[in-house]
Amino acid sequence: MAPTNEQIAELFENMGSLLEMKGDTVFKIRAYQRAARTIEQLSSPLATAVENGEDLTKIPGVGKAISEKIAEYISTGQVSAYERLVEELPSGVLDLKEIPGVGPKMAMAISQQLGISTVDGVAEAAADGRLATLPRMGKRAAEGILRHINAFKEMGGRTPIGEALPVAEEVMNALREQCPEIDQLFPVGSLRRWEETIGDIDLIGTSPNPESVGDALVALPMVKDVLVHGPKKTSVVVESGIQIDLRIAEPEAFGAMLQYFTGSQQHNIRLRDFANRQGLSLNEYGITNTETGQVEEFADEETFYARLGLPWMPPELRTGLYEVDAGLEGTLPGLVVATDLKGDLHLHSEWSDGNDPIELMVEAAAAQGYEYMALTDHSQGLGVANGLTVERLESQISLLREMQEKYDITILCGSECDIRASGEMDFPDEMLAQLDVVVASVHSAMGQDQATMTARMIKAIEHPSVTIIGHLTTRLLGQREPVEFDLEAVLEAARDTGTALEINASPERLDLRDTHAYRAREMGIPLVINTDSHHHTHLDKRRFGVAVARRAWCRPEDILNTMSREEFLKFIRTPKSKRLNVFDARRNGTAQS
Ligand code: DGT
Ligand code: CA
Ligand code: CA
Ligand code: ZN
Repeated sequence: MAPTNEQIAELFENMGSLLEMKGDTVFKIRAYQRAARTIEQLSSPLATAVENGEDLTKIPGVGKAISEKIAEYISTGQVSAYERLVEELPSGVLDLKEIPGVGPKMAMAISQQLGISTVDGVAEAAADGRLATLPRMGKRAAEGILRHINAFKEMGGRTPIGEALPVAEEVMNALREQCPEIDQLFPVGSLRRWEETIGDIDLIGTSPNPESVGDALVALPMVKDVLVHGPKKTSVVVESGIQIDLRIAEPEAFGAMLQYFTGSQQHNIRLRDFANRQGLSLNEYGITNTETGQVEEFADEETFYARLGLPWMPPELRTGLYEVDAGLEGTLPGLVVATDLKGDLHLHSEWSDGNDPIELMVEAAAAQGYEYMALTDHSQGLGVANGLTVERLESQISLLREMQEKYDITILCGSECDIRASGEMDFPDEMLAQLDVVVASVHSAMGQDQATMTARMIKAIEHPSVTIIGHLTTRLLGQREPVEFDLEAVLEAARDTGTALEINASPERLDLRDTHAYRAREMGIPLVINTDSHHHTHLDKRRFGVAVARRAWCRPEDILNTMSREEFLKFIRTPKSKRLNVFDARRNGTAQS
């Protein structure tokens, strides 16, 4: 079979890493990485394009050399230049590079100097001190790597929601195509609650022909294993290794089943206790009167909750902690939704490590219906991300001012400015003062001890030009542990200075995470949902950030970028020390209306 775009992208990604291990030029390495990212996002298969004799060099980032390699891969199943590189380098070195905190060069050093070729071998060497002896490694970095390996293991086979949701959507679309008579079809379980990782995907639906839906599921091309295939429940494993449980319900009882399998288990337990006190018992088929044994069915969730004397509760809140009490008191929040967002304040272009020209990013933001956006390419300190120097940033600003004339959406000039290890900003103050929006983020020296890291973050928060702190903890789900810092002290500093905190919607980050965002909201800190897009299609990932905000009980007025253009411009034009007043005025005003 011809290689998929995903496989081609992976080959080029690896090619970039192998060249980096060999110490090739940054230019060449970046060319492969950029091609990989573009190819990943293409909407039609390259194999078809090659078959039709299309000119691949028309694809941005694909030059003559890369287009020849794509053609070679598609016609022969391999790329000889890649095979040669793999042969030249020690075995296992590509696996080592997958360990977070281990770049291609470090993977080479581990392999050559310690003779290690497996991830477990690295964990061992980190634990017994050998890893720390490598040049440019040291004790703290080695400890960090051990923690990253543990972070991966702790995921224990769970899938990040960013991977699970597209799989669920693909399967649901395929099922609807195969069985047009399907009526309702929804994800339930952790996916419907938007947990950050998913154990398995649960789907439930209704259909006049229930058995045909299970039959269609086991026959889908992406299914590689069938675990259960019965009249009520079908379980399969798809290619990516995720399990999918599908249940088909009776339409009259759909509400009860939807509620039961949405969980969480803790929410259901809390609800069951509550029901028991009313002489009722709950299961997936309905609500039973414990005295008479009579079962009531519910076609939708609203009537189910209403029967218990409760309002309907958004799945994101169903943790079993506070939502049932809040429901009883009538204090469940009206949660923010994606269409409340009026702007995205963290977007990259090809000027730094983004994939697309500025115009494409602006148009993508306008297409989301936004009133404003901030372009925030990286600062110079981030060499690998092609960060902007003062000169390049200045020319970008003039370009943006010119471009503005062509667009209705307000283009704000910004930067994702590195917070240096010392807590200093990576641009001079005069430069930062010229920008509309400064997102300040940690990208280096992530192994600092708690006191140092806390002081570093607070120093950035206190900077008069820093608008937002980006991805506060720098964690990568299942790949990199969060940095160590004093959360409460940092949140207090943010509140005291009127500095906003980002909910980074990129599904590998989700940072702030839900519990941190919950605390930040309680403290009245302005929260911003940003996508940190490096490609124009990434703006759609806002839904993952909105889910974090909803799990944090955020209403629209808790989120800074639900402000209209006028309100937001007023916010950023107010000196930081008074900004919280602007935010609060709107927050309290909206709450009363
Ligand atoms: P996961 O799959 O680990 O990400 O988490 P869930 O919540 O999707 O859990 P899963 O797939 O085992 O079950 C889906 C839902 O079904 C769960 O959230 C609540 C409900 N459920 C399953 N088993 C039980 C049970 O033994 N007791 C109760 N009360 N609810 C259950
Ligand atoms: Ca599940
Ligand atoms: Ca399940
Ligand atoms: Zn960043």
